[in-house]
Amino acid sequence: MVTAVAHTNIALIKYWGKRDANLIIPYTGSLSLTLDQFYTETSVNFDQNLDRDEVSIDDQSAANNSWQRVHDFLEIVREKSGAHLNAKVVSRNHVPTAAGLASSASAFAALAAAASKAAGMNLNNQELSRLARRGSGSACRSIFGGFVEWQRGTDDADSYAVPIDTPHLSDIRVVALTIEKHQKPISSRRGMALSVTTSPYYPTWVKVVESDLQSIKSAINQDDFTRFGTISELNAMRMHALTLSSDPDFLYFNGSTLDAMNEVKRLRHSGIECYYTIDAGPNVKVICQTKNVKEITTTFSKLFGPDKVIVAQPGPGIKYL
Ligand code: 2P0
Repeated sequence: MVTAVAHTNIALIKYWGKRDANLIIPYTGSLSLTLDQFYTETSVNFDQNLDRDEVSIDDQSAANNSWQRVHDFLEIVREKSGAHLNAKVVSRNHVPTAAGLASSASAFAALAAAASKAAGMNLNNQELSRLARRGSGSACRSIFGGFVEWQRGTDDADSYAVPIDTPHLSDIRVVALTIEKHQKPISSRRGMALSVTTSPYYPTWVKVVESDLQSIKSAINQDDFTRFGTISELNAMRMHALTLSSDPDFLYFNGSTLDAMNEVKRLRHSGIECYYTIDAGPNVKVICQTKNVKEITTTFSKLFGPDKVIVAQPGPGIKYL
């Protein structure tokens, strides 16, 4: 049995759209920060006594759709490794509150690491990143710690994440506001497919992400937090504009999301420098530096309750236990 731990990541330049849905090759690159607070621990054991794959998630037998997704991924591992046994998979998400922050990124990164090793493969991190990508695009970034760039590539061989090895912006913090824990009405998988096929702005998104990526990388290189935060916030809003411009249109924000966005702007104008980013759901992540964490957490604790505010910092890459 092999156990692996992977941390989730927050995208600052977002992945939104697949060029190849089967291999999960994106239209654009993306850039993320791996977070210390949220992670998945997964054990895999290939066992000749099993009649089918057994999957447990957070101590419960996986629902049909989750089982299918894990099974499909194990099929890839079996094909690559030549192992043909069924597997027992035990996965636990570690999230401070039941906050809907557990993500497919940490789940498939941990599964890729544990399953490939349990099947006798000895993959390096680049190969692991490619494998994790087959389970969920954002998972390819969770193989690495800190800032990570997913280089979009053009096929299975060259679409993988690479770590951005830098001492800069190390005092960055992400204040996660868990506004709602309910399942999102439109999965990101469906949402991005809708945006690719129906938003008239999609071709512009592909162009603008290229320049956003260049800008944020130069901001990181220059240790320029203001530019870093500004580009992150802009890029997130550009992604959400793709949901509003799809047919049918959809929106991941709710009223509390807007309240939190306004509060971030108010704080910023009052001299507490912070920026927001939002993924395919209503929760808001506030990007700041250590010096402003206290003020920001106090403000949002008053607004949403202290149990809804979690402070994360850069987290590590994949680990085996
Ligand atoms: C990201 N998201 O870059 C973007 C921003 C959500 C918003 O990657 O279909 O679960 O499994 O490849 O990775 C969420 O999408 O999608 C995501 P699939 P995934 O983090």
